[in-house]
Amino acid sequence: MAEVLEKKKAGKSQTLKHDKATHMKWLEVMYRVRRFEEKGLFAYSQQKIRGFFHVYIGQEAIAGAIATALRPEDKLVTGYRQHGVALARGLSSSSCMAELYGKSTGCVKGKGGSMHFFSAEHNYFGGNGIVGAQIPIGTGIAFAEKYRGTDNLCVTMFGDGAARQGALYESFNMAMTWQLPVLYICENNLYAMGTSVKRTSNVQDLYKIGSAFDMPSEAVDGMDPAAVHDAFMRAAAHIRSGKGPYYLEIKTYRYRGHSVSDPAKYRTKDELEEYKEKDPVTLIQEKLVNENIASQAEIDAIVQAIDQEIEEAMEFAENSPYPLASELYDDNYAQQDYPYITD
Ligand SMILES: Cc1ncc(C[n+]2csc(CCOP(=O)(O)OP(=O)(O)O)c2C)c(N)n1
Ligand SMILES: [Mg+2]
Repeated sequence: MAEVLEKKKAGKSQTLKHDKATHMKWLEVMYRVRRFEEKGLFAYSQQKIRGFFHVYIGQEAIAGAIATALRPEDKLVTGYRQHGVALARGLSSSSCMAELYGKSTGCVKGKGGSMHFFSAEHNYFGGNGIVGAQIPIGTGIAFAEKYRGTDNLCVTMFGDGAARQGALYESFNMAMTWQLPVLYICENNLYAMGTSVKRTSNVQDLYKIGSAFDMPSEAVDGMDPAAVHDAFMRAAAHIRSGKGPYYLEIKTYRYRGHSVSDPAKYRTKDELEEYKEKDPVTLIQEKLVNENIASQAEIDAIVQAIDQEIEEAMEFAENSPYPLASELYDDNYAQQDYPYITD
């Protein structure tokens, strides 16, 4: 919860909108995501991780706000650029890293990989590789919450490219008609695989899509965890009070290519540098010190603890076994008498 804290600085009374614990959580989660992704990329370059691999570097402010603004009981579903979202939901670094390595100790026993994390315990529904497929899935999960009479949200996240899928329009209509408790989040990082929003959409402020359905919709600065947190809180209050869906277009940026195999030639270096100036992982550290919220020593302690945590996650992943061939069909949706399953 946002809290108002009176703080004395240079003899003047300064009002901090969010308390110290909230700021420290933003630092912790955003730095964890950054470090996890950097180390994952390194392991990928060594071919220890293979296959599709889309990192969240640049978009960490959204992960920070997920960690501070949602309740553990809330449901969340997203697309394939999901490592940072899963970590924000509380999946452990080691179970996520092991999943990237395809090891049996991973969050889905090494059978999902980069795009398909899942954790019922954390109300985390993944991790979906089909662009936009999570939009009707999240709408259905929200329907289930309403049916059960809870006041939980289903946060349903998708990219700017996914926003062009027809399923979004059907889902928005259904969600408004039935007043479902769903928080739609478009992470607009300006590009789909390599195609800019400018080239694919006449309307570039994607929050405006909501107005066709009379859905409350806003654009949010996705480089600032406080702005994202506040928007989540506003949206969550609206939804929990039974007023139906809410839609946030979070304007963000990914520093890396779409996936590891993308040299990102469709954008300029200047554009990239402009966003790096607003880097949330750097700015939160400067803010903590400049506004006397935390000391450099406190920041260093968090950074060092997370460096260690990720080192341990790498070791855990490396030392874990691969799944057994005999377990290939376990936990999959398959008929036991399917003719190709043999013991
Ligand atoms: C239905 C479908 N169409 C096409 C693809 C290929 N594809 C994978 S990622 C992607 C771009 C999606 O971009 P966006 O939604 O903006 O997400 P971002 O990568 O920026 O997070 C496409 C077209 C797919 N996986 N699924
Ligand atoms: Mg995109």
